[in-house]
Amino acid sequence: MRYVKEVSLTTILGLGLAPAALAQPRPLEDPIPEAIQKGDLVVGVEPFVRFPRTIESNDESASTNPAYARLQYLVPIPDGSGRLVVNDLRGVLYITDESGRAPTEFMDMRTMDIGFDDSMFPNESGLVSVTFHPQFAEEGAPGYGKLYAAYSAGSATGVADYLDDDAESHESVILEFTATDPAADEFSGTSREVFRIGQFAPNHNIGTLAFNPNAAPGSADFGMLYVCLGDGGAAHDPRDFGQSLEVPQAAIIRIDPLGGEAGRGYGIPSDNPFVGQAGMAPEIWASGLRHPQHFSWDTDGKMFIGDIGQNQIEEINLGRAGANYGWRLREGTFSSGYAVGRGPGPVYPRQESDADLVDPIAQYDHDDGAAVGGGYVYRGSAIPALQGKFVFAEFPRGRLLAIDADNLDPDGLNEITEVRLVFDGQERDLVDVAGFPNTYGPGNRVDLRVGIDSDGELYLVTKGDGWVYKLVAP
Ligand SMILES: [Ca+2]
Ligand SMILES: [Ca+2]
Ligand SMILES: [Ca+2]
Ligand SMILES: [Ca+2]
Repeated sequence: MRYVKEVSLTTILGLGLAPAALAQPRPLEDPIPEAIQKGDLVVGVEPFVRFPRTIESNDESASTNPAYARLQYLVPIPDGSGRLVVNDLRGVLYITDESGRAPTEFMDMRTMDIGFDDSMFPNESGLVSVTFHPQFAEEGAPGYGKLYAAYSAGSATGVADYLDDDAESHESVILEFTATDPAADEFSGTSREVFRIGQFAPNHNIGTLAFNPNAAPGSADFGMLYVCLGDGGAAHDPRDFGQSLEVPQAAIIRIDPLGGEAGRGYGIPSDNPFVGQAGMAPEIWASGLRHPQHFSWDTDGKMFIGDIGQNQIEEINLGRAGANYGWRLREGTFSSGYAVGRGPGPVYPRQESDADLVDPIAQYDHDDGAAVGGGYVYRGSAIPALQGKFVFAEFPRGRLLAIDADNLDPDGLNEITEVRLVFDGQERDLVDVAGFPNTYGPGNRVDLRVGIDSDGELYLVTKGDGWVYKLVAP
């Protein structure tokens, strides 16, 4: 390993320093020397559907214009219809289907009286995500016609369940919609606020909403809503939410959206890991996450969580109830400056004092990218070579990465390879196809996310050109 300052042991001994000085940890200049390589996984990429261009609500800032549409999630409606929805963070939820029919508007949050506000730069706000209750199409069931959306609202537009007095930027809200006709392609019906939390900073907010698709009806996990919440934002977790269980930030929470209790729009599942423990938010299912914007489940029940890192390390974690994934004491398998009394900056060799923290199952450093998006374990049928691979995004650069979920080491670090993408017979990098000028720095970015349909086929969702692409056999 190379260090920021090349100080040899001999030099230190030669200076006659006390033994305590030898114990001072030294920062790692290149925590992971090995770069991610393109492997032998090859997929074809075909344009699937294109969404309309939308404009930034705070359009005075020309620097925020480059994104064509801020597409982020593509998820199936669980009713056997083959319909798919795609959100544009700027406020529109679109509907299309697995045959690639022209997208139309399912709903437009900008026109609703819900306090919708997506004006906070840097663009992590707006209509952030959506999911459908597993009973969406089951007439007479409690979840019939219900879908859930997360969005950002002005802080004065409601009273938050948490951090109402620490909401200088905005509040993250989960809204429940009940469709009058779940088969309709344009929503009409009612809405109800489920959950709201204050956000002191514009970034690291709410992300994926999802029901475990493997939970059988009648089981304890059926109909429980999993939601990820970042550490609140700014940088370096200034509120120390990562290692606090008092408020459900820097966490994946698990709530019962149909079990509302007095004064709360939701219920607390009795089997949540911190229920009944003093000073702990009972919504928390797992903690110590910095910005776990995307998570998903394999068909065997394993949950894969992408956790976006700070200065150094991007992580994939396996979901476990009650786990603490280490932020801000750790980035990846390394100690952060906070664990060694140094504050923000480089990472350090692992200290021995934090053995209870849960390590990622895969990681890469910022030589290979800047932010991990989530993905899915491929269980479709169109691309046999991809079977059993957890396919995920390094999203700013638009690299599609994979680890072997069928031969996973749950207690170690698994190798990441880059998937080769073939467009119209030619291998190309996605940034050369769908890149757009980077708002945050030099060069182009892609803002790649991975979508899924009800057959388990995967899609590339990008912000630069309004296209969603489908992965196909090469
Ligand atoms: Ca490196
Ligand atoms: Ca408020
Ligand atoms: Ca925030
Ligand atoms: Ca971690």
